[in-house]
Amino acid sequence: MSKNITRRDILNMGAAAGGALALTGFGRAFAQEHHHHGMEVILPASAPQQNPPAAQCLAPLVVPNGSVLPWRMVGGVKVFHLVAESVKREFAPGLMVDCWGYNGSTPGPVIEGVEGERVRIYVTNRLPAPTTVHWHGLLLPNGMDGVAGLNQRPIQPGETFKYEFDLERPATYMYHPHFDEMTQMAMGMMGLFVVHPRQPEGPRANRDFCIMLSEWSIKPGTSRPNPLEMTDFNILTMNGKAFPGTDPLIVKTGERVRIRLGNLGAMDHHPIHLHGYHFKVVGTDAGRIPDSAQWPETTVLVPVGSTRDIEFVADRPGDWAFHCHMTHHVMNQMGHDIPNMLGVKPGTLDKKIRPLLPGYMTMGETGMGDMGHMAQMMGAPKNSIPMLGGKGPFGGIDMGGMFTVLKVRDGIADYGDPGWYQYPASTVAERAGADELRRDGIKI
Ligand SMILES: [Cu+2]
Repeated sequence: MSKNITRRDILNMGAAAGGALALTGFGRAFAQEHHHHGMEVILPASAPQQNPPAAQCLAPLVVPNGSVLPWRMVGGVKVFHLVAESVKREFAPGLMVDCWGYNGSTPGPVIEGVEGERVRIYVTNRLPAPTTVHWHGLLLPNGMDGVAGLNQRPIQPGETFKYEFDLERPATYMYHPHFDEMTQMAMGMMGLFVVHPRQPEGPRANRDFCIMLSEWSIKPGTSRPNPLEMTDFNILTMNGKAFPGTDPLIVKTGERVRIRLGNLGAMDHHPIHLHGYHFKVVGTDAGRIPDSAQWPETTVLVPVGSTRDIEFVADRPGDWAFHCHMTHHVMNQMGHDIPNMLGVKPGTLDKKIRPLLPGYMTMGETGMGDMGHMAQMMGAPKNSIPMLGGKGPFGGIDMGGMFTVLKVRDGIADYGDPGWYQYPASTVAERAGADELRRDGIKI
């Protein structure tokens, strides 16, 4: 095997040489990623140590607040082990949730493969209920499609099933149960499944992020999602975290960024908006969109049961918001069954109501900003994050939920959180001076 092996060489070996794939740079990149997560990786002791030339190498998938599922090569087949099980997850500081997921996480780890590979995926059911796994969007034999009753019998608690198929075409796919779908997905059972192309299909991405969107109904003070909810979802997550629990996306200025978004929430489509950039929508769960058909956007709608890949060159440093544009999807555990107090002059109202509703306090006369802070002060129920927002360099960030920050920085050496953006002098909006107002004829 050539010392200067390229990614194309590796990919051209195809599935037949799959065993060798694990020994090459590409396999090694996976292995290193997986090592970070403390998972078991089987690599022969004689594995070559060099990485392929950087320009040829696939960027490793970056899963904020998550991980990639480890694998091993057995006789040319890439073998995975998914474990469906109960999961405790902190969605944001102050909110621990009793979920169901895979391998200790919700969403489950990202499954990653290459077009042409054969995969064998063992699924162990450690849930108290039967389950299956449907490989959403993948082209595969009918009997591998995972719909309970239709394509297979359910995997009973304690059983381990085996799925095996070829990764025919590249795309950002998903996986989720197809048994008691309403309950199991509402409890968090879902994950992304990325199949890379053998030949590059577009410009190489330097940063390749994976984000699963989801929505939950979790009454303040409780820890178990309510699968019966149809409309009033009060926790919205990216990779199972609600802001300020979401990790930022760190990018070096000038890098090409891909963000893969999947949505397996119950009822809502999410228009995900990126500040500061014009991106292109380059892919769905049926593959790459031809260059001629890609369209420029600042907001991409990710419908339930779909994935969308977006790409852009991160040429503008800063801390750029990246969030769902449904304004109720960037609120944490906000109650909606309250009267509209906007414009109300409360007077002695609070005093009069307190005998009936102890602790009552008129809120919202001028809106909802900073209310998260108030809710915390007033003593929110245990294990709840009512209207919790984040702390920014200029004060409170009054959003939560499906919100994170794209941090683009010049010349960073690693992808650790660089802290808040240091704004160049005179580039931050601030109070206008009297002389400026006079100069420009602004009368107040
Ligand atoms: Cu949304």
